Amino acid sequence: MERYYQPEIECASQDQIRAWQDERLVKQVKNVYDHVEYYRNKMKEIGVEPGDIKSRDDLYKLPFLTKEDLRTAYPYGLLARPLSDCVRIQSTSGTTGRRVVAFYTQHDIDLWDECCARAIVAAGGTKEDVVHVCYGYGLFTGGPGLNGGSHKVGSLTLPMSSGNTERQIQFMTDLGSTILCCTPSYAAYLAESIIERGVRDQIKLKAGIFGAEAWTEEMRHDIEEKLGIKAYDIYGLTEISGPGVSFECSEQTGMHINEDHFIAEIIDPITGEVLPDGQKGELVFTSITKEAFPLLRYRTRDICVLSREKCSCGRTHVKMSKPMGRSDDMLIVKGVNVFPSQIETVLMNKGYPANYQIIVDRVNNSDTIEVQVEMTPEMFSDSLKQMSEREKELVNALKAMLGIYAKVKLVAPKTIARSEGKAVRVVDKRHLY
Ligand code: DLL
Repeated sequence: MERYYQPEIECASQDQIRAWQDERLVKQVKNVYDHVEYYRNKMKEIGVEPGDIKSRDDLYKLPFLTKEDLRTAYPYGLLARPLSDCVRIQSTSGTTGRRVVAFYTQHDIDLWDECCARAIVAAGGTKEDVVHVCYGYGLFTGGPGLNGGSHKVGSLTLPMSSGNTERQIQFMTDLGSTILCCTPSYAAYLAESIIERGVRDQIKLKAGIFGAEAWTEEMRHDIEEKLGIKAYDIYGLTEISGPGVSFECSEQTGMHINEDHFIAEIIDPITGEVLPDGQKGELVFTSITKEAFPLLRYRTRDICVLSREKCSCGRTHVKMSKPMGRSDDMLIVKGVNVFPSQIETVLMNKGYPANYQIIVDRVNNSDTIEVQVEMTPEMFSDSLKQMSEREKELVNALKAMLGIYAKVKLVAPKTIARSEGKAVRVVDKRHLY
Protein backbone atom coordinates (compact mmCIF):
# COMPACT_ATOMS: atom_id res chain seq x y z
CA MET A 1 0.00 0.00 0.00
CA GLU A 2 1.51 3.31 -1.05
CA ARG A 3 1.67 5.85 1.74
CA TYR A 4 2.93 9.40 1.71
CA TYR A 5 5.48 8.99 4.45
CA GLN A 6 9.07 10.25 4.26
CA PRO A 7 11.08 8.54 7.01
CA GLU A 8 14.34 9.75 5.46
CA ILE A 9 13.15 13.29 6.28
CA GLU A 10 10.76 12.84 9.20
CA CYS A 11 13.05 10.45 11.10
CA ALA A 12 16.38 12.07 10.10
CA SER A 13 19.15 12.41 12.68
CA GLN A 14 19.52 15.66 14.63
CA ASP A 15 22.78 16.30 12.75
CA GLN A 16 21.04 15.91 9.41
CA ILE A 17 18.21 18.24 10.44
CA ARG A 18 20.72 20.81 11.62
CA ALA A 19 22.68 20.53 8.35
CA TRP A 20 19.51 21.14 6.30
CA GLN A 21 18.52 24.07 8.46
CA ASP A 22 21.97 25.69 8.40
CA GLU A 23 22.26 25.49 4.64
CA ARG A 24 18.69 26.57 3.86
CA LEU A 25 18.72 29.40 6.37
CA VAL A 26 21.88 30.97 4.96
CA LYS A 27 20.37 30.86 1.44
CA GLN A 28 17.03 32.19 2.59
CA VAL A 29 18.49 35.15 4.48
CA LYS A 30 20.45 36.20 1.40
CA ASN A 31 17.37 35.73 -0.76
CA VAL A 32 15.20 37.86 1.50
CA TYR A 33 17.89 40.55 1.87
CA ASP A 34 18.24 40.77 -1.90
CA HIS A 35 14.53 40.77 -2.74
CA VAL A 36 12.55 42.20 0.19
CA GLU A 37 13.34 45.85 0.75
CA TYR A 38 11.20 46.00 3.90
CA TYR A 39 13.21 43.29 5.64
CA ARG A 40 16.52 44.54 4.23
CA ASN A 41 15.82 47.88 5.91
CA LYS A 42 15.02 46.13 9.19
CA MET A 43 18.33 44.30 9.01
CA LYS A 44 20.21 47.48 8.14
CA GLU A 45 18.61 49.31 11.06
CA ILE A 46 20.35 46.96 13.48
CA GLY A 47 23.51 46.57 11.39
CA VAL A 48 23.09 42.92 10.40
CA GLU A 49 24.22 41.66 7.00
CA PRO A 50 23.47 38.33 5.32
CA GLY A 51 27.12 37.34 5.82
CA ASP A 52 26.60 37.46 9.62
CA ILE A 53 24.24 34.50 9.40
CA LYS A 54 26.40 31.39 8.96
CA SER A 55 24.17 28.82 10.67
CA ARG A 56 21.08 28.30 12.80
CA ASP A 57 23.12 29.48 15.79
CA ASP A 58 23.16 32.99 14.31
CA LEU A 59 19.39 33.18 13.93
CA TYR A 60 19.05 35.29 17.09
CA LYS A 61 20.89 38.13 15.32
CA LEU A 62 18.02 38.67 12.88
CA PRO A 63 15.18 41.09 13.61
CA PHE A 64 11.70 39.75 14.41
CA LEU A 65 8.70 40.19 12.17
CA THR A 66 5.30 40.78 13.77
CA LYS A 67 1.73 40.97 12.57
CA GLU A 68 2.16 44.75 12.71
CA ASP A 69 4.97 44.48 10.12
CA LEU A 70 2.68 42.42 7.90
CA ARG A 71 0.00 45.07 8.16
CA THR A 72 2.47 47.87 7.41
CA ALA A 73 3.90 46.02 4.43
CA TYR A 74 0.42 45.04 3.14
CA PRO A 75 -0.16 43.85 0.49
CA TYR A 76 3.08 43.32 -1.48
CA GLY A 77 5.83 44.63 0.82
CA LEU A 78 7.12 41.21 1.91
CA LEU A 79 6.94 39.47 -1.44
CA ALA A 80 10.25 37.87 -2.39
CA ARG A 81 9.17 36.88 -5.90
CA PRO A 82 7.51 38.80 -8.74
CA LEU A 83 3.74 38.61 -8.48
CA SER A 84 3.70 36.84 -11.85
CA ASP A 85 5.47 33.85 -10.23
CA CYS A 86 2.69 33.51 -7.64
CA VAL A 87 -0.25 31.19 -8.24
CA ARG A 88 -2.31 31.59 -5.05
CA ILE A 89 -3.31 33.99 -2.31
CA GLN A 90 -4.72 32.97 1.09
CA SER A 91 -5.67 35.23 3.94
CA THR A 92 -6.10 35.15 7.70
CA SER A 93 -9.44 34.78 9.37
CA GLY A 94 -8.73 37.90 11.46
CA THR A 95 -11.70 40.16 11.89
CA THR A 96 -9.98 43.34 13.00
CA GLY A 97 -7.63 45.66 11.15
CA ARG A 98 -6.11 44.86 7.79
CA ARG A 99 -6.19 41.25 6.82
CA VAL A 100 -2.90 39.45 6.40
CA VAL A 101 -2.41 38.22 2.85
CA ALA A 102 0.01 35.40 2.06
CA PHE A 103 1.32 34.51 -1.40
CA TYR A 104 2.36 31.14 -2.81
CA THR A 105 4.31 30.00 -5.84
CA GLN A 106 3.56 26.50 -7.18
CA HIS A 107 6.62 25.29 -5.23
CA ASP A 108 5.12 26.78 -2.03
CA ILE A 109 1.79 25.04 -2.65
CA ASP A 110 3.63 21.75 -3.23
CA LEU A 111 5.53 21.98 0.03
CA TRP A 112 2.37 22.99 1.91
CA ASP A 113 0.53 19.98 0.46
CA GLU A 114 3.48 17.82 1.51
CA CYS A 115 3.25 19.07 5.11
CA CYS A 116 -0.50 18.35 5.22
CA ALA A 117 0.06 14.92 3.64
CA ARG A 118 2.49 14.10 6.45
CA ALA A 119 -0.20 15.09 8.96
CA ILE A 120 -2.79 12.83 7.33
CA VAL A 121 -0.40 9.89 7.23
CA ALA A 122 0.56 10.46 10.88
CA ALA A 123 -3.15 10.15 11.70
CA GLY A 124 -3.17 6.76 9.94
CA GLY A 125 -4.33 7.98 6.52
CA THR A 126 -3.64 6.00 3.35
CA LYS A 127 -4.93 6.02 -0.22
CA GLU A 128 -7.74 3.73 0.94
CA ASP A 129 -9.22 6.50 3.10
CA VAL A 130 -12.09 8.86 2.48
CA VAL A 131 -10.99 12.24 3.81
CA HIS A 132 -13.91 14.48 4.72
CA VAL A 133 -12.72 18.09 4.78
CA CYS A 134 -15.13 20.49 6.45
CA TYR A 135 -12.69 23.26 7.23
CA GLY A 136 -13.76 26.33 5.28
CA TYR A 137 -12.52 26.63 1.70
CA GLY A 138 -11.72 30.00 0.16
CA LEU A 139 -9.31 32.49 1.70
CA PHE A 140 -9.03 30.44 4.92
CA THR A 141 -6.18 27.96 4.65
CA GLY A 142 -7.91 25.03 6.42
CA GLY A 143 -9.88 23.62 3.46
CA PRO A 144 -7.28 24.11 0.71
CA GLY A 145 -4.45 22.81 2.93
CA LEU A 146 -6.02 19.52 3.98
CA ASN A 147 -7.49 19.11 0.50
CA GLY A 148 -4.01 19.32 -1.05
CA GLY A 149 -2.56 16.97 1.55
CA SER A 150 -5.29 14.41 0.98
CA HIS A 151 -4.69 14.47 -2.79
CA LYS A 152 -1.00 13.92 -2.20
CA VAL A 153 -1.72 10.88 -0.02
CA GLY A 154 -4.03 9.63 -2.76
CA SER A 155 -7.08 9.45 -0.51
CA LEU A 156 -10.57 10.06 -1.84
CA THR A 157 -11.15 13.69 -0.88
CA LEU A 158 -14.56 15.13 0.00
CA PRO A 159 -14.23 18.93 -0.29
CA MET A 160 -17.28 19.59 1.88
CA SER A 161 -16.26 23.01 3.27
CA SER A 162 -18.00 24.18 6.43
CA GLY A 163 -21.69 24.39 7.28
CA ASN A 164 -24.83 22.47 6.40
CA THR A 165 -24.50 19.86 9.11
CA GLU A 166 -27.34 17.81 7.67
CA ARG A 167 -25.45 17.37 4.41
CA GLN A 168 -22.18 16.67 6.20
CA ILE A 169 -23.76 13.75 8.05
CA GLN A 170 -25.52 12.49 4.95
CA PHE A 171 -22.27 12.35 2.96
CA MET A 172 -20.43 10.87 5.90
CA THR A 173 -22.84 7.96 6.11
CA ASP A 174 -23.46 7.53 2.35
CA LEU A 175 -19.81 7.76 1.28
CA GLY A 176 -18.18 6.16 4.31
CA SER A 177 -15.88 9.03 5.36
CA THR A 178 -13.02 7.64 7.45
CA ILE A 179 -11.02 10.77 8.36
CA LEU A 180 -12.72 13.97 9.48
CA CYS A 181 -10.92 17.31 9.16
CA CYS A 182 -12.46 20.37 10.85
CA THR A 183 -12.13 22.63 13.88
CA PRO A 184 -12.50 20.79 17.21
CA SER A 185 -15.53 22.89 18.12
CA TYR A 186 -17.27 21.86 14.90
CA ALA A 187 -16.24 18.23 15.50
CA ALA A 188 -17.92 18.43 18.92
CA TYR A 189 -21.05 19.83 17.32
CA LEU A 190 -21.04 17.17 14.59
CA ALA A 191 -20.64 14.46 17.24
CA GLU A 192 -23.60 15.84 19.14
CA SER A 193 -25.70 15.99 15.95
CA ILE A 194 -24.74 12.46 14.89
CA ILE A 195 -25.75 11.05 18.27
CA GLU A 196 -29.02 13.02 18.26
CA ARG A 197 -29.95 11.62 14.86
CA GLY A 198 -29.17 8.10 16.05
CA VAL A 199 -26.78 7.43 13.15
CA ARG A 200 -23.59 6.84 15.16
CA ASP A 201 -23.45 3.19 14.04
CA GLN A 202 -23.69 4.22 10.38
CA ILE A 203 -20.51 6.30 10.36
CA LYS A 204 -17.14 4.75 9.54
CA LEU A 205 -14.86 7.47 10.91
CA LYS A 206 -11.62 6.25 12.47
CA ALA A 207 -9.68 9.47 12.93
CA GLY A 208 -10.08 13.22 13.08
CA ILE A 209 -7.54 15.95 12.29
CA PHE A 210 -8.60 18.95 14.29
CA GLY A 211 -6.96 22.34 14.66
CA ALA A 212 -7.09 26.07 13.88
CA GLU A 213 -8.14 26.86 17.46
CA ALA A 214 -7.13 25.95 20.99
CA TRP A 215 -8.73 22.81 22.47
CA THR A 216 -8.10 20.92 25.64
CA GLU A 217 -7.26 17.28 26.36
CA GLU A 218 -10.70 17.01 27.98
CA MET A 219 -12.32 18.06 24.71
CA ARG A 220 -10.19 15.53 22.84
CA HIS A 221 -11.41 12.69 25.06
CA ASP A 222 -15.00 13.82 24.71
CA ILE A 223 -14.86 13.88 20.89
CA GLU A 224 -12.94 10.57 20.74
CA GLU A 225 -15.50 8.88 22.91
CA LYS A 226 -18.56 10.30 21.16
CA LEU A 227 -17.34 9.52 17.65
CA GLY A 228 -15.32 6.40 18.43
CA ILE A 229 -12.21 7.85 16.74
CA LYS A 230 -8.67 8.96 17.54
CA ALA A 231 -8.47 12.75 17.47
CA TYR A 232 -5.21 14.33 16.26
CA ASP A 233 -4.18 17.93 16.64
CA ILE A 234 -2.86 19.96 13.71
CA TYR A 235 -1.37 23.43 13.91
CA GLY A 236 -0.46 26.14 11.49
CA LEU A 237 -0.94 29.75 10.52
CA THR A 238 -1.55 31.54 7.25
CA GLU A 239 1.62 33.63 7.50
CA ILE A 240 3.79 30.48 7.56
CA SER A 241 1.67 28.55 4.97
CA GLY A 242 -1.43 27.23 6.77
CA PRO A 243 -2.26 23.94 8.50
CA GLY A 244 0.53 21.37 8.64
CA VAL A 245 3.30 23.50 10.10
CA SER A 246 3.10 20.84 12.80
CA PHE A 247 0.94 17.80 13.47
CA GLU A 248 0.37 15.04 15.98
CA CYS A 249 1.44 11.42 15.58
CA SER A 250 0.07 8.29 17.25
CA GLU A 251 1.71 9.25 20.56
CA GLN A 252 -0.58 12.31 20.84
CA THR A 253 1.83 14.19 23.09
CA GLY A 254 2.60 17.27 21.04
CA MET A 255 2.95 18.17 17.39
CA HIS A 256 6.04 17.47 15.25
CA ILE A 257 7.15 20.65 13.50
CA ASN A 258 8.22 20.11 9.89
CA GLU A 259 11.78 21.15 10.61
CA ASP A 260 13.06 20.67 7.09
CA HIS A 261 10.87 23.65 6.15
CA PHE A 262 10.52 25.73 9.33
CA ILE A 263 12.90 26.63 12.13
CA ALA A 264 11.11 27.06 15.46
CA GLU A 265 12.32 29.13 18.40
CA ILE A 266 10.74 29.92 21.76
CA ILE A 267 11.28 33.42 23.07
CA ASP A 268 10.37 35.39 26.15
CA PRO A 269 7.39 37.43 24.85
CA ILE A 270 8.42 40.48 26.85
CA THR A 271 12.20 40.63 26.32
CA GLY A 272 12.51 38.71 23.04
CA GLU A 273 15.30 36.58 24.55
CA VAL A 274 15.58 33.06 23.10
CA LEU A 275 14.64 30.40 25.68
CA PRO A 276 15.99 26.84 25.87
CA ASP A 277 13.84 23.81 24.88
CA GLY A 278 11.43 22.89 27.64
CA GLN A 279 10.68 26.46 28.67
CA LYS A 280 7.34 28.06 27.98
CA GLY A 281 7.28 31.12 25.73
CA GLU A 282 6.19 32.58 22.41
CA LEU A 283 6.69 30.48 19.31
CA VAL A 284 8.67 32.09 16.48
CA PHE A 285 9.03 30.63 12.98
CA THR A 286 11.47 31.11 10.13
CA SER A 287 10.48 29.63 6.76
CA ILE A 288 13.60 28.29 5.10
CA THR A 289 12.17 26.80 1.92
CA LYS A 290 9.34 29.10 0.87
CA GLU A 291 9.71 31.24 -2.23
CA ALA A 292 6.96 33.86 -2.41
CA PHE A 293 6.38 34.85 1.22
CA PRO A 294 9.34 33.68 3.28
CA LEU A 295 9.03 35.19 6.74
CA LEU A 296 12.09 35.30 8.98
CA ARG A 297 11.62 35.11 12.77
CA TYR A 298 7.87 35.64 12.65
CA ARG A 299 6.32 36.03 16.10
CA THR A 300 3.20 33.88 16.24
CA ARG A 301 1.92 35.12 19.64
CA ASP A 302 1.19 31.45 20.43
CA ILE A 303 2.52 30.35 23.80
CA CYS A 304 3.93 26.83 23.98
CA VAL A 305 6.89 24.60 24.88
CA LEU A 306 9.28 22.72 22.54
CA SER A 307 10.51 19.23 23.30
CA ARG A 308 13.18 17.05 21.70
CA GLU A 309 12.36 13.98 23.75
CA LYS A 310 12.42 10.73 21.78
CA CYS A 311 9.02 9.97 20.25
CA SER A 312 7.70 6.42 20.04
CA CYS A 313 6.53 7.03 16.45
CA GLY A 314 10.17 7.32 15.30
CA ARG A 315 9.84 10.88 14.02
CA THR A 316 12.72 13.08 15.15
CA HIS A 317 11.38 16.54 14.37
CA VAL A 318 10.96 18.72 17.43
CA LYS A 319 7.53 18.66 19.08
CA MET A 320 5.53 21.69 20.22
CA SER A 321 2.97 21.40 22.98
CA LYS A 322 -0.63 22.38 22.32
CA PRO A 323 -0.60 26.18 22.32
CA MET A 324 -1.61 27.25 25.81
CA GLY A 325 -3.40 30.24 24.41
CA ARG A 326 -2.14 33.23 22.51
CA SER A 327 -0.31 35.97 24.32
CA ASP A 328 -2.88 38.33 22.79
CA ASP A 329 -5.80 36.02 23.69
CA MET A 330 -4.90 35.99 27.33
CA LEU A 331 -7.47 37.93 29.28
CA ILE A 332 -6.42 40.11 32.15
CA VAL A 333 -9.37 40.21 34.52
CA LYS A 334 -8.98 42.07 37.81
CA GLY A 335 -5.25 41.98 37.19
CA VAL A 336 -5.19 38.18 36.91
CA ASN A 337 -4.17 36.28 33.74
CA VAL A 338 -7.01 34.11 32.49
CA PHE A 339 -6.78 31.72 29.54
CA PRO A 340 -10.05 30.42 28.04
CA SER A 341 -8.49 26.92 28.04
CA GLN A 342 -8.39 26.94 31.87
CA ILE A 343 -12.13 27.54 31.94
CA GLU A 344 -12.74 24.83 29.34
CA THR A 345 -10.79 22.32 31.43
CA VAL A 346 -12.97 23.01 34.48
CA LEU A 347 -16.21 22.74 32.50
CA MET A 348 -15.31 19.52 30.73
CA ASN A 349 -14.04 17.90 33.94
CA LYS A 350 -17.44 18.58 35.46
CA GLY A 351 -19.23 16.89 32.56
CA TYR A 352 -20.46 19.93 30.63
CA PRO A 353 -20.46 19.98 26.81
CA ALA A 354 -17.88 22.14 25.03
CA ASN A 355 -20.40 24.87 24.42
CA TYR A 356 -19.63 27.91 26.48
CA GLN A 357 -18.93 31.60 26.18
CA ILE A 358 -16.93 33.92 28.40
CA ILE A 359 -18.28 37.44 28.77
CA VAL A 360 -15.90 40.00 30.23
CA ASP A 361 -17.22 43.44 31.11
CA ARG A 362 -16.47 46.44 33.30
CA VAL A 363 -19.05 47.58 35.85
CA ASN A 364 -18.38 50.54 38.17
CA ASN A 365 -14.73 50.56 37.12
CA SER A 366 -14.26 46.95 38.10
CA ASP A 367 -13.82 43.94 35.76
CA THR A 368 -16.47 41.23 35.74
CA ILE A 369 -16.36 37.82 34.17
CA GLU A 370 -19.34 35.62 33.44
CA VAL A 371 -19.15 32.11 32.06
CA GLN A 372 -22.26 31.00 30.20
CA VAL A 373 -22.39 27.23 30.04
CA GLU A 374 -24.81 25.03 28.20
CA MET A 375 -26.36 22.19 30.13
CA THR A 376 -26.77 18.72 28.69
CA PRO A 377 -30.45 17.77 28.08
CA GLU A 378 -30.30 15.56 31.23
CA MET A 379 -29.07 18.45 33.37
CA PHE A 380 -31.79 20.65 31.90
CA SER A 381 -34.47 18.47 33.48
CA ASP A 382 -32.94 19.06 36.95
CA SER A 383 -34.93 21.01 39.56
CA LEU A 384 -34.12 24.70 40.07
CA LYS A 385 -32.48 23.82 43.39
CA GLN A 386 -30.21 21.28 41.70
CA MET A 387 -29.30 23.86 39.04
CA SER A 388 -28.39 26.43 41.62
CA GLU A 389 -26.17 23.86 43.34
CA ARG A 390 -24.52 23.09 40.03
CA GLU A 391 -23.81 26.79 39.50
CA LYS A 392 -22.27 27.07 42.97
CA GLU A 393 -20.11 24.01 42.34
CA LEU A 394 -18.80 25.56 39.09
CA VAL A 395 -18.14 28.94 40.72
CA ASN A 396 -15.97 27.17 43.33
CA ALA A 397 -14.11 25.07 40.77
CA LEU A 398 -13.43 28.15 38.61
CA LYS A 399 -12.23 30.08 41.65
CA ALA A 400 -9.80 27.27 42.46
CA MET A 401 -8.48 27.28 38.87
CA LEU A 402 -8.36 31.03 38.18
CA GLY A 403 -8.03 32.53 41.63
CA ILE A 404 -10.88 34.98 41.02
CA TYR A 405 -14.68 34.92 41.21
CA ALA A 406 -16.41 34.21 37.92
CA LYS A 407 -20.18 34.34 37.71
CA VAL A 408 -21.68 31.20 36.19
CA LYS A 409 -24.88 31.15 34.18
CA LEU A 410 -26.24 27.77 33.14
CA VAL A 411 -28.22 28.06 29.92
CA ALA A 412 -30.55 25.71 28.06
CA PRO A 413 -29.11 23.21 25.53
CA LYS A 414 -28.49 24.73 22.06
CA THR A 415 -28.62 28.35 23.30
CA ILE A 416 -25.02 29.24 22.48
CA ALA A 417 -24.45 29.77 18.76
CA ARG A 418 -22.50 26.90 17.16
CA SER A 419 -19.55 27.77 14.99
CA GLU A 420 -18.74 26.08 11.73
CA GLY A 421 -15.20 27.42 11.80
CA LYS A 422 -13.29 28.84 14.74
CA ALA A 423 -15.47 29.13 17.84
CA VAL A 424 -16.01 32.54 19.44
CA ARG A 425 -15.24 31.77 23.08
CA VAL A 426 -14.68 35.25 24.46
CA VAL A 427 -16.77 38.40 24.23
CA ASP A 428 -14.76 41.20 25.82
CA LYS A 429 -17.10 44.15 26.15
CA ARG A 430 -14.40 46.30 27.76
CA HIS A 431 -13.13 47.12 24.27
CA LEU A 432 -16.42 48.91 23.60
CA TYR A 433 -15.86 51.66 26.18
O1 DLL B 1 -5.91 28.44 11.62
C1 DLL B 1 -4.50 27.38 9.97
C2 DLL B 1 -5.09 26.06 10.32
C3 DLL B 1 -6.15 25.56 9.62
C4 DLL B 1 -4.49 25.27 11.30
C5 DLL B 1 -6.67 24.31 9.91
C6 DLL B 1 -4.98 24.01 11.59
C7 DLL B 1 -6.07 23.54 10.89
P1 DLL B 1 -4.97 31.17 10.84
O2 DLL B 1 -6.41 31.43 10.55
O3 DLL B 1 -3.96 32.08 10.25
O4 DLL B 1 -4.54 29.75 10.35
O5 DLL B 1 -4.82 31.15 12.42
C8 DLL B 1 -3.59 30.83 13.01
O6 DLL B 1 -4.74 29.83 14.89
O7 DLL B 1 -1.56 31.36 15.36
C9 DLL B 1 -3.05 29.81 16.54
O8 DLL B 1 -3.30 30.88 17.42
C10 DLL B 1 -4.38 29.21 16.10
N1 DLL B 1 -4.21 27.76 15.90
C11 DLL B 1 -4.01 27.09 14.74
N2 DLL B 1 -3.94 25.77 14.97
C12 DLL B 1 -4.08 25.59 16.30
C13 DLL B 1 -4.09 24.47 17.17
C14 DLL B 1 -5.08 28.56 10.74
N3 DLL B 1 -3.96 23.23 16.72
C15 DLL B 1 -3.74 30.80 14.51
N4 DLL B 1 -4.23 24.68 18.51
C16 DLL B 1 -2.49 30.32 15.21
C17 DLL B 1 -4.37 25.93 19.00
C18 DLL B 1 -4.24 26.87 16.90
N5 DLL B 1 -4.39 27.04 18.23
